[in-house]
Order: sequence, then structure tokens, then C-alpha cells
Amino acid sequence: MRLDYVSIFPDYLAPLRLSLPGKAVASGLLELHVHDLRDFTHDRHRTVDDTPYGGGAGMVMKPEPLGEALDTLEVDGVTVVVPTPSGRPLTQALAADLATRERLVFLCGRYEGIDQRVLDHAAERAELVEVSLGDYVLNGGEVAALAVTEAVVRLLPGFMGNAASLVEESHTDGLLEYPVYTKPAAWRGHEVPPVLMGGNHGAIAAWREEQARERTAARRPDLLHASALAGGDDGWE
Ligand code: 6GU
Repeated sequence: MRLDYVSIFPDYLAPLRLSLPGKAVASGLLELHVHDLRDFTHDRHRTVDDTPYGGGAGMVMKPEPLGEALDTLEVDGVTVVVPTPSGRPLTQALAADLATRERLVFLCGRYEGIDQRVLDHAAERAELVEVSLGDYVLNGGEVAALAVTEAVVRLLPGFMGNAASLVEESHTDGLLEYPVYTKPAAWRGHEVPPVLMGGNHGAIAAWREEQARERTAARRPDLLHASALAGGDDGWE
């Protein structure tokens, strides 16, 4: 898989070279390219934003540098991911879908947003996916692009050492993860639940399932309703 990032803060994306995606690059599974949006400007001040038509607070990312970035990166037919609080929610299902693509191009916006015509244009020549991390506002798309990258890259075939840990983890079955314990058996007055040390694998599986259900009911009742009503479908496309 090849991943490109366009940002006015390319240094913000330096963590891509660490740990998880860094390993995937070393193993040849992944190619990463970070681009400075200002390299696609031609004025002395390397301007990437301007005031909004119609007035209002803040600045808007102007279309020309982003358009030139899309041209230079030859995005035709690929998947363009735009992190934005107005996007569709990032879910495990969306991450798994994105993990099937050969190439993702992330456009990281700042300021109040990207001129809508850039998105309309991108949708004409590429698959456009606007993605939100959740119902809160970040200052720009870079941290969200990192989050999407980590969620996607760990699903690439050959990436994780232990495929079973992908199957069992939170959100693949629509429930939160059950609590986990390791040695010692007693620590600061807290004991490991005895069922986990009894060697009865049926009882352990039943206990974990019950814990996952209780935890999901207490913390994320919406997930129980969603999987009951729609088989885990988030309703997008
Ligand atoms: Cl994807 N981007 C920005 N800028 N803010 C967000 C977000 C994304 N998701 C939640 N808040």
C-alpha cells in the first residue's frame, strides 16, 4: 500500500516513521510520502488560505495549491481521504474497507476548512472519503490522518504477528473488549478473577462474553442497539 499526505505541517506527520507504520515500511509492506502543501504555491508568501466568501470568522484553504497537489500526486482513480469533523465516522468497518485500497492520499486541512470545490473536484477524479474521528473539533486533519493510518495499516495482511488478536479485539464483534489480567495473581489488594486461573476454557469464554456485554451496556449502550438493529452496519453506503 502507498500512502501520501498533504499538509502545511509535514513535521506533524513525523510519527509515521516510528513504531507501527515504520515497521511496515521497513518490511516493504508500505510506502509513505509526506508533502508540504506550500511546495504547491507560487507566490512569495506561499499562501495556502484566504478569507471566506460571504464573510465569517477564520480562513479557508484556497483551491489552487490543493488542486496542484492532486495533479502532482496523480490521484485519478485512487482513494482521497479528507479528515474533517463533517465526515463519516471512522469505524473498524471503514478502516477494514480502506485497508483493501492500493493507495490512499490524505488531504489535511487547517483553518475553517477546505474550499468545497476541491472536494467536488476530487470526487470527480478519485474516490473521496471524508472521515471524522468523532464529535469534537481538532485544529487540523493531521492527528486524524495519523489515527486513520494506524487503524488501517495494522489490518494489512502480513502486518500483525498474531492474526487471532485482530479477530478477538474490541469492535470486530461489535462489543467492547473484556478486561485482561497477567501475573501476579494478587496485586495491591486486587485479585485476578478466579475463573481465569481455573483452566476451564468454556467457563473462561462465557465469563469474557458476559464481561464484554456488561461493559458495553454500561459504557456504550448505543453499540448494543446498533448491532441488534442493523447487524453492526453504521448506515453509510
Ligand atoms: Cl477527522 N478533523 C478535524 N479537524 N477535527 C476532527 C476530526 C477530524 N474528527 C473529529 N474532530
